[in-house]
Amino acid sequence: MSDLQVVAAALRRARHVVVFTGAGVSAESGIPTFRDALSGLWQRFDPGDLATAEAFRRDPALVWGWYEWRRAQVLKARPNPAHQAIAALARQVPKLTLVTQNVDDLHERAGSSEVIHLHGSLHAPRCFACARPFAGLAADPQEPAAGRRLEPPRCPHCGGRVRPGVVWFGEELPAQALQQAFAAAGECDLLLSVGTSGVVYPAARIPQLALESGALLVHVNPQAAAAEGAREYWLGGAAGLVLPQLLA
Ligand code: BV8
Ligand code: ZN
Repeated sequence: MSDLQVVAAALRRARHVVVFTGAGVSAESGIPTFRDALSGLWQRFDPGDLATAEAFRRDPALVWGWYEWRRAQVLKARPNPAHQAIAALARQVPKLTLVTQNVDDLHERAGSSEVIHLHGSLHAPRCFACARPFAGLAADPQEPAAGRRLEPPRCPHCGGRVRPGVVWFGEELPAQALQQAFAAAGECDLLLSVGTSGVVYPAARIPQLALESGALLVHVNPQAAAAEGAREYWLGGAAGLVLPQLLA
């Protein structure tokens, strides 16, 4: 049997599946990843200038413009066969927990519900000063150029600047989301890790936790993953090609 067949059979037997996704799951929708050698965002931009609270304090318009550029890309994008296969899998297994590091809403638009967003969302900005949610985002942002500054809106309650609703480096992840993800990883029988480089902590602990708790760990990624253990598999290829084959 091929590894694909072994994993497909294990999926059919599984009672609780965790799907853990990263930027690679949205790559085929045209959303750039962070660390890919040619097209990754961190090849062109420095996370220290854009994805920290200090960066926002220093130059709020630079940071806000960059996130509005990314939000405009997501609004134009559509879910791809990988997002759709994950939503379909949830209808086939007794229990599925979907945990994502992505800040887009493509899983939801493919029909997945109760998505656990570990790193927040581009679509849920809040006040940098008082933390109240901000409801006034333009539904149709004119797509600013990648490096264009854009003044963030002001909070209607306190006048503070509105910030993107994502988790920046050095910030704590939403406690409930992280706790739910760890709990699911600790009790699942199979974890599919899709399109993530697995280098950002604490999220990167999730697949390891599943493996340590006795689950099968399956990486879906065109880049080879270190899959050495007897319960660890690597299915090489684009998520939009591999995941539909797992369900067939
Ligand atoms: C915290 C939101 C503490 C914003 C993001 C030194 C050592 C260890 C840890 C640290 C350290 N220094 C600092 C840290 C901690 C730090 C960290 O882990 N840094 C790493 C990078 C060294 N972590 C933090 O700061 C976290 N917070 O620790 O808080 C704390 C405690 C108490 C009180 C206060 C604080 C917060 C981390 C959150 C950062 N936010 N995003 C935004 O989007 O702008 S991170 C960023 O990376 C992304 O958003 C994404 O969510 C995350 C993970 O990346 P991936 O999704 O994996 O994407 P990547 O590009 O890397 O990989 C894509 C993969 O897809 C590749 O493998 C590729 O081959 C594959 N692929 C490509 N195409 C396809 C595909 N796969 C399938 N199909 C395809 N078609
Ligand atoms: Zn406010």
